[in-house]
Amino acid sequence: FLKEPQTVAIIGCPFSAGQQRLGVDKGPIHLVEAGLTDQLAELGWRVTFDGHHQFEELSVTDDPPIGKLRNPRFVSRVNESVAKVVGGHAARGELPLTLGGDHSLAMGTISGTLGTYPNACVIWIDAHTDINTPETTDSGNLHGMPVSFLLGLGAKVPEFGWIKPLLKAERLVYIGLRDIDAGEKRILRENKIKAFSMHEVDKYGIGKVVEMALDHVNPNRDLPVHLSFDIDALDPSVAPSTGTPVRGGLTFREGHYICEAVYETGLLVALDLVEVNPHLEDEFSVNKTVTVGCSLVRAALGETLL
Ligand code: 5AB
Ligand code: MN
Ligand code: MN
Ligand code: MN
Repeated sequence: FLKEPQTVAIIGCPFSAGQQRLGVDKGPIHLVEAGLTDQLAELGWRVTFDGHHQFEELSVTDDPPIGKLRNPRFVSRVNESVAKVVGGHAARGELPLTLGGDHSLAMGTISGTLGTYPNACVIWIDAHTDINTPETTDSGNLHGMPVSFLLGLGAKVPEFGWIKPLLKAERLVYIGLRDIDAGEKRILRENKIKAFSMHEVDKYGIGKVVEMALDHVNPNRDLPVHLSFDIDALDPSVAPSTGTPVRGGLTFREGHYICEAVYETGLLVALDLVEVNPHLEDEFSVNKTVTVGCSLVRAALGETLL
């Protein structure tokens, strides 16, 4: 791509059907009400925000499970629409910032990015790998499966036929993992997917881990980067209001360091911030989580660098 985006397009996605806890659909509203739009403008970005996308018209009255998959048609239709929105902004040379909503939205956001930048790599920051297939999932929650759909793994579900398996296993890397299902571990091994768990963060330090992650997916530092940040990658003491918290996570600084280092590459073309659930825990926890969410986005868009 020729030049870095100067415009950030905020795509609010109040969507929760990829999991079962109420409230994660209120994440984007809280992030925007906390002042994210103005904060990004202050960093020098041109910010466009055309309101939170409403998905009611895409809702399905009769959406029984397909195998174990919950709300499959609704999740699919919303993500097909998100892919078009994200892809459209990317094609106009803007940087789509998708605010979730649950992480099933990455089916749409990453499809949108790869439609415009076929050689983009994905840096996935999460406590979880979200790589269950329709066969391996226990929960049936699609927020635990977007990566397998993007890679084209597992049983083909016709309802998700619009998703092209555009993501290559070698263009994907994880940081922050600490809660991986047995079936997911097998998939990581079989597909030789690079993953840095909290064990590696402890062992090498976050600076080295980010460098190794970039060396893997982006060895010449010339490929566009899609950063998908699940707030539950952070330790629950830092980001308590999220649906699937796991202790032993990234510190405030480690989370920010990742965002800063990705910004520093000059290669960021799309950003997701997902799984902020303002209905969970007390008011103090909600404020803390929303505040750190805004702060991570600002770091990924250049705030902390001199
Ligand atoms: B999240 C689990 N692996 O499949 C599953 O928050 C958790 O987007 C998925 O990372 C967590 O349900 C999804 C047990
Ligand atoms: Mn838009
Ligand atoms: Mn996730
Ligand atoms: Mn997660």
